[in-house]
Amino acid sequence: MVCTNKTVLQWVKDMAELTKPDQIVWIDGSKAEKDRLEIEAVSSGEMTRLDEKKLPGCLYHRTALNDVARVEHRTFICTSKKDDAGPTNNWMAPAEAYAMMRGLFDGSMKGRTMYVIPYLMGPAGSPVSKVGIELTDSIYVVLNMRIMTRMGDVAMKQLGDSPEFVRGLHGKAQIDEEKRYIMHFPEDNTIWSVNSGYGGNVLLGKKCFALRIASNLAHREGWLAEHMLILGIESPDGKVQYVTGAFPSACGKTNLAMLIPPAYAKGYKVFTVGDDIAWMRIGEDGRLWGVNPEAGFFGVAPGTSMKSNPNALLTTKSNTIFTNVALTSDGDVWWEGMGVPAPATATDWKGNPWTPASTEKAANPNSRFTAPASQCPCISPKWEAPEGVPISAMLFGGRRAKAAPLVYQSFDWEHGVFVGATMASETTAAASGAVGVVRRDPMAMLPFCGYNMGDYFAHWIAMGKKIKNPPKIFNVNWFRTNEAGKFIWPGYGENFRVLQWVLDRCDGKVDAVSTPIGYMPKAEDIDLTGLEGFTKEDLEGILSIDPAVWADEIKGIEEHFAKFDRLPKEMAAQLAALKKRFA
Ligand code: OXD
Ligand code: MN
Repeated sequence: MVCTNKTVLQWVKDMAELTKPDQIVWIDGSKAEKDRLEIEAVSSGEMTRLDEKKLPGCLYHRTALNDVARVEHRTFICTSKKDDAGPTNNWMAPAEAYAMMRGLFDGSMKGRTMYVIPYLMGPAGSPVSKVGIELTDSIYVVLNMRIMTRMGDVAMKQLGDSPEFVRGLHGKAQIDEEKRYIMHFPEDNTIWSVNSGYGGNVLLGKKCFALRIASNLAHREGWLAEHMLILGIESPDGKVQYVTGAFPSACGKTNLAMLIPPAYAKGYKVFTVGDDIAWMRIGEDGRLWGVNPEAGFFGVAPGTSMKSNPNALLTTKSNTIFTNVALTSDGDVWWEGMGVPAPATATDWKGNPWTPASTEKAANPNSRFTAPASQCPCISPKWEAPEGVPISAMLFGGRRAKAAPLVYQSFDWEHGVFVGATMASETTAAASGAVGVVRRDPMAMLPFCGYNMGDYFAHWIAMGKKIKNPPKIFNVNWFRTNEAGKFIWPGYGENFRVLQWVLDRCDGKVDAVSTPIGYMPKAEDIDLTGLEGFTKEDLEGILSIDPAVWADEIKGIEEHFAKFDRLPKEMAAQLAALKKRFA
């Protein structure tokens, strides 16, 4: 396709004048183009073709050792007013940020190719979809964007002559950790990312656009852009209900989105609509409708097995890009927790020889697969529906060893916003920094909310007033531990038992106990049929709330709220009410 959009042409010209690539390649999204790029990526050594029999159409890639996760401390929201970025974001004035970034980008593509990637976030032809264009000097980015988005002519067609697109510029530069910056300019719908090759920092359609920029658009336009999976549950009578879940990175969103119901739940099916991001709007029927803006899964590999998540593993059996996992001598991949014996010898994620006797991990804990959603065995027939799917329930949750019980329901929407706003979780390897530290991660959006989080809470409250039939809001915690530090709840497919209670609550089919933190199930209302080695007493244990632990929790929430100068009064009132209920 020849681009005739004048705004696009001018912008590409400006960016090329800055970065000075040897050539510019316009991406059309065709199969022929994919084949050509793959040959080039393999011949340059940037990517490795995996065994065509075992993993047809699959490629392997290693990022630099210093570049294996999102860098939150180097991610900025650049708004004219510092307050608009808020207390949870790094901020830089736009003029200063552009000047610094221009310095880093200047001539950075000399000797390289600049690829122009038009892409769509959201299903083709959907009124809620949005167009982005990413300029990048990384062929790996192009091949990943081909999986994660609807890329090429389809996006240019949707854009037409419009100047409304998100402008993304990515350059590998020298992959210099000290000069790595992920800059967002929400006032210009612009993202500039430099000195990284790690997916979360460079696949600009995902976290940068679909969450940080989109949360700004959603705030302005009256919708929600959230770090949420969407799944559908079909009951034996054929009725399908949809649930979203917001959990921090690497807390099992992909696993929950693809779960297989336990044997007792005959006739139930779970379908995946999305595993990471939900864009939600109020439908004409007064319900909230959600779409998955992505077209693929950028999932954490370690721990993914035929036991933990067969649907994810099966999705990756062809046309998938593996990053920073271990490579076997016969062109296969391996990672810790894959559920198959370790290979006798392999090359680890650092490119070093590895054997099962090695003390180092073979795969980086944040190693990833990039796989087409269309290949997922349980992909929802509605996953590309232009109008999305109607949401009955929303789950919030994190990794909490003690405080949060297995599940509870908020008293109402506003209390649900409070539950989401006070969510906390132990940190994981998805972002650089210490792992296992408890941090407040409101709605799992701490690293992704592209504006003042106080305003974000207010937006949620305002949305609740506009949704006639709002989803019910729940909190779940699969991660309570015993004295030995072991998880008590079996998790994975067994989480279906909790989803069933959630839907029963939505349908008004089951009673609950009113507690200081919300409505909780009676132990007999969570079906434990066939769950060997797990007793009703175990369940009662993880449904308990310890007032001493919650006294600390309330202190934690007070400290958390104290950081917000734009905290909505409703949130302060919710905290006061929680304290009163415990008193
Ligand atoms: C992700 C993340 O990659 O949240 O989805 O880090
Ligand atoms: Mn995520």
